[in-house]
Amino acid sequence: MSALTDSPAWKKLSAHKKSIEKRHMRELFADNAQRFDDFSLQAGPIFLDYSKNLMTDETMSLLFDLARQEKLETFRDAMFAGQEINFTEHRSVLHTALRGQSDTPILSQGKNVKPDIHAVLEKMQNFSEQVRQGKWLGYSGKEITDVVNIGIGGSDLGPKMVTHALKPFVTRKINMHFVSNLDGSQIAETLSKLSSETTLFIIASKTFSTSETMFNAVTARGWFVSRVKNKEFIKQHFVAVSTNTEAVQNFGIDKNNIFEFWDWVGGRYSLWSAIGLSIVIAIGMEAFKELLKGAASMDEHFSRAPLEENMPVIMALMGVWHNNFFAVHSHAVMAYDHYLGLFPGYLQQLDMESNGKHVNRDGETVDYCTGPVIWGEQGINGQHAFYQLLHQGTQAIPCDFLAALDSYNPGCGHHPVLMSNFFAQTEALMRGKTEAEAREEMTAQGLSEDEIELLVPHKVFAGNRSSNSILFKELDPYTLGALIALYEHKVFVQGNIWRLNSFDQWGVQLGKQLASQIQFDLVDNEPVVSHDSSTNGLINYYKRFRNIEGNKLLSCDNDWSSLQEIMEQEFENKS
Ligand code: G6Q
Repeated sequence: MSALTDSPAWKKLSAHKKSIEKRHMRELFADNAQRFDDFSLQAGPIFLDYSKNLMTDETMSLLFDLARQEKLETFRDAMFAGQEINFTEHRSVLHTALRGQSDTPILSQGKNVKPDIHAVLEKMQNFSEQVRQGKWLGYSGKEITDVVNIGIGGSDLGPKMVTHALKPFVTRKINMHFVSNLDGSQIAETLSKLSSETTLFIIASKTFSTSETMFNAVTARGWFVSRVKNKEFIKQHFVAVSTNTEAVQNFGIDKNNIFEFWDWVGGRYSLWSAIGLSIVIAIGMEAFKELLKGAASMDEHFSRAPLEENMPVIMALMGVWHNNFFAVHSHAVMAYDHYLGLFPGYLQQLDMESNGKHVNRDGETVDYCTGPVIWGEQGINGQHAFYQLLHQGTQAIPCDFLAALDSYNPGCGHHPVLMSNFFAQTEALMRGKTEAEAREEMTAQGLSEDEIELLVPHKVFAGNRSSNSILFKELDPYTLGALIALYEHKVFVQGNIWRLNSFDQWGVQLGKQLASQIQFDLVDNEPVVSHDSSTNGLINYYKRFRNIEGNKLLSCDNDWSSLQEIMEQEFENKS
């Protein structure tokens, strides 16, 4: 037993689970007419109803005891204060400082981070205004019409999700593109639509060494230089967002075109930093500041509200309850909002990269489940695809349902019908349908006794399936900022309960390491024998049947400058 599972708060919850698992939420609602009022709250623009979770007052009180036992408030305050809580990388975790509205100094390694934040924001504002107003001109004097953000992971998912979510606020004068995939098809498809005269590339990479991003950056540069035949013009068409200013300049980007950020901004928490440059170009600085303010309002709520009235804390504890005491290790996020289409994918990284870990802060292997599998979709599409499993499958997967009260495109009655589905699904998951109800329904439909006997087991819904409903007036920048920060803090709280460092990501290294070795195996067509038989077999199958011509660049071994020259030559030959 670990110290956590052996702790008083954990043991009390385990005992309590045995009594509550026999209850049905139908009864809990019947017993307490105030259940909705008791278990719902507003935090800034976000409303949360968590009453449709299998829990009682006692459950909540035991969960808050667990949070206190795990010194949640102390860890939270340490994060906001800039302490090096990401201790495996010796870094502060200060994405909250990027959106903080006060000028009170916040120190990371003894240095106040605020002046640098303001300076970069100002630089982003000046640059984005020039681009948006058509004053930043391409080499031939034309306005920028297309912006391509080249980045991956945290340098892609956040800006892409936000730009999509805030589409109604995005300038129609500039087309935004996001390229992350190392499959050359994505950049090829993107470039095929663009003109070198009017395209601006943002190379977004904290380290400026991520191979996916560098390959795509080099490809873009090769494409550009082969067309314009003058490397001087790179200045007007390439900017970079990075902490590694030296590597950016070696790549050939002008030092004035570098937007800096810092080690204390984690990749998956970086959309609030200069990594958000593509967002600022899309929606303008005023709207970006609203996004920051919305997030700051949730930071304020998280840092000040008592745990019992603290939305991220409550959502996190509900997740812990299902994951650790009901052994459901999956969590679904269903957006009833077209513009939140990329939100579940964004949350996958935020949550699974932060809390998908099997050792605690003391380096001990844990004996409890940590981060669940996060997945999701547009809810209305899911209803016609996988909701069968949510309603009648063998796992009771908890879900978050998200919707706006008002749509930017209400259509001809689309929105109320969409919302009727939103409300119906959580009701159906909670209530289910009893055998008696199913029989009664089929009798009323005039079905024969035999037909009823055949169908009744298939028509029963156990119900008692937990969900959170999250509502907001409309998906504007302020609201989106608050919503993202809500989930960031939820992830923080869960990581704290599970005694994890939620801010490193060593688990992504091994695959990267092996891939960089395997690159050498792929340079020629000699069979390899150095791996296990499966990996050898797959590599050798690839080498035997591939077209070697298309793979020759691998021999460059990440030497970006020679790769750039080869790329330029490649494009030259093709054109
Ligand atoms: C996020 C991770 C990871 C990172 C990418 C891109 O928290 O650190 O997703 O954002 O690997 O890294 P670069 O920005 O350094 O290219």
